[in-house]
Amino acid sequence: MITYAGFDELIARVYAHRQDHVFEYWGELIDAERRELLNDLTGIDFEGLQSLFAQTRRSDAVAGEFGPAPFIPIPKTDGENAQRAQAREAGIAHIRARKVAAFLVAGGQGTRLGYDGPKGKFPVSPVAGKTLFQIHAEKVLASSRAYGVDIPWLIMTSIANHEETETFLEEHDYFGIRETLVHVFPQNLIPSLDANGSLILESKNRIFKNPDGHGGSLTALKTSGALDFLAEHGIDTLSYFQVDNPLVRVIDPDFIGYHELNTADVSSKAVTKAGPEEKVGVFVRFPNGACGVVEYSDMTHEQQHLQDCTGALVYSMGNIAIHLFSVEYIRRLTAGGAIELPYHVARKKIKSLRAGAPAEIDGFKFEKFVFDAIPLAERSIVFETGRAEEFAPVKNRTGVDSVDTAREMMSALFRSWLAARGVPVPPGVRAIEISPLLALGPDDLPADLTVPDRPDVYLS
Ligand code: UD2
Repeated sequence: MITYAGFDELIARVYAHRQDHVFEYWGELIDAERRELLNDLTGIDFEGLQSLFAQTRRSDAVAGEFGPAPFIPIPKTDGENAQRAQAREAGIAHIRARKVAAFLVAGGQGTRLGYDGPKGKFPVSPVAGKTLFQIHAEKVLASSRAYGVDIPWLIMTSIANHEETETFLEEHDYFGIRETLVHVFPQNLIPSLDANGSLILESKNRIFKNPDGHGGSLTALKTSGALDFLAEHGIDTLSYFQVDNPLVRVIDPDFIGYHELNTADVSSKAVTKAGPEEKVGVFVRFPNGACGVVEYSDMTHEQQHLQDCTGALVYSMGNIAIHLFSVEYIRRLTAGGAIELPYHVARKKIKSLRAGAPAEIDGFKFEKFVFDAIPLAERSIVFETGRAEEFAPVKNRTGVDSVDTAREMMSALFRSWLAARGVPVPPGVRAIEISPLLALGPDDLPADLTVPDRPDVYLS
C-alpha cells in the first residue's frame, strides 16, 4: 500500500474499494503530481461508484407505463385569454417584487458546431452577429429595465469552459449588467468508469471525470454557494434556460404567473413536436400521477409514432428545456434527503492510458438530467408556447437545428413583430434583427419605427 502524510484514510478507502490501480504510476510521479492525484481522489464517493456501475447493466428505456401529460395550451378562447391576462399580472407583480432570477446552463462546448470553446461565444444573430451570451445578457438587462428591477443572472459553466466564459463576460462588461448581479459558477464533475467498473486514469496522475449533466446544475447551485447568493437577493424563483436557444424569453411574465398561481415546484415550457422523430424529450404522465419528461432516445419507435384517432401524435408536447424552479424546491432536492436526481448512463470511448501508453477504451459516463426533477416535485405544470416565438436550438452548423435555421427563425420572428405593429418592411430587406434592448416583443416597438430598404437591417 502506498503512503502519503495526511491522506492515509483516503488511500485506505481506495484500496478497500479495489481501485488501487490508480496508483500504478505512483513511483514515477513527483510530489506535486502525487498531490494532484490524491486531490482528484478526494471527494469521490466510492460506495456511490458501485451503484453507478450496477446501473450500467440496467436499461434507461422506460416501460410504456405512461400517458401524455396535461398542459396549459396556447390561449384561443376568451376564457383562456382572460386566464392568461390574469397570469401575466401575477407574473409581472412577482418580477417587480424582485423574486425572479435568470439561470443559464452553459456547461457544454460547441463541439457539434465545430467550435472549440464555450457555445455561448458563438455568433448567431442574423445581422449584428451577436453571440448567444450577448443575446441572453441583453434580454436579462432589457427585462430589468422593463420591470424597473435588477434581475440577477446566474450562469453555470463547466471546468472546461469556466475561465474562458468568465473572461469573455468580463471583457464585454457583462453586456451592461452590473457585475454584482452576475454569478458564474462551474458545475461538478463525476468520475467515468471503464467496462469493469474501475476508475480511469486520463494521465499518470489524473482521474478521468466528466461534467455531471445539466441536472447537476441543481447540486452545483448549492455547492457553489449560488443558493446563498439567491437568498441574499431574496430570490424565490429561477428561470432556467439553455445556452443554445437564442429565441428563449428569459423572463416571461405569463409563464411566471402560471407558475406562481399554481404554486408549482417546477414549471416547464413545451412546443408541439415538429414530427415524431424530432430530437426532444416529451412530457408524459406516469401512473402515480406525476408528470415528467421521457427523452427521445428512451422511447420506442412505436411510442414516438403513436397517433390518436385524429391522426395527431399522442406524445406531442416536446421539451424545450425552459423551466421555472422554486428555490425552495431546489433546497429540498439538494438537502441530501430521500429525493435525488438519478444518473443516466452513456457508453463512450474514453482517452486513457494502457501500460503507460495513450489508448482509447470503452467506458461509461454518467449524467443527471434536470427534467428528472419534475416527477419528484409535489406540483408541476407544463405550459405550451409557440415554436416560432421561442425555440430555435443551435445544435449543428448547418441543416436541422443549426445556426442557419436559428438565423432564419430570428429574422422571421422579428418580421412578424413588425407586421403585428403595422410597420412596413421594404421589399429589398432580406434579414432583420431587433435588439432585445429595443424590444422584447412587438408591444415594445416604437410607434414611429421605419425600416430602411437594404438587405440586412439591424434595429437597435
Ligand atoms: C436537450 C434535451 C432534449 C431537448 C433539447 C432542446 C437532454 C438530455 N435532452 O437535448 O430533451 O430538450 O435539449 O434543445 O437534456 N449542459 C450543461 N452541462 C452538462 C450537459 C449539458 O450545462 O453537463 C447544457 C449545455 O450547455 C446546453 C444544455 O445543457 O445548454 C443542453 O445540452 P445538450 O445540447 O447536450 O442537450 P441535447 O441537445 O441533447
